[in-house]
Amino acid sequence: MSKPIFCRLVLNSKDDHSDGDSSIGVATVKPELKKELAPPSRFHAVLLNDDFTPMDFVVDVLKIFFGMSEERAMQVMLTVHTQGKAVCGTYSKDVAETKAYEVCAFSKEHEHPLLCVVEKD
Ligand code: TYC
Repeated sequence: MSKPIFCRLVLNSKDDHSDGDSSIGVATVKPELKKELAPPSRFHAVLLNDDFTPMDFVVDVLKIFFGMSEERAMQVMLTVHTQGKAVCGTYSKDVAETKAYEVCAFSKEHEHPLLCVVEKD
């Protein structure tokens, strides 16, 4: 027997003939129509090394945008400095792209060439 799938239907007000609240429905899906849902892809926000951005600035970026402690931020900064890059966090695509964009914009505002890019997990 198919497993029930619970869904919440939120109606647009122009289509909504109920008295205000959204409806709750229960549906079953025929086995031949059911597709396994793949888990959503994850994306790394990756910080890149350069020769000009001050180390203190990179540590601040890691604390501000990735919520790292001073100690962790220092470790990650040194990894980037010695290895060329390091993963700062792993997120959904939208969140990883927003983090990377914000880090690059913040660095540009402060006239540093620091770059953060997105890589698929
Ligand atoms: N390599 C830089 C320097 O020597 C420091 C640095 C570390 C720059 C990490 C970018 O993502 C970076 N000042």
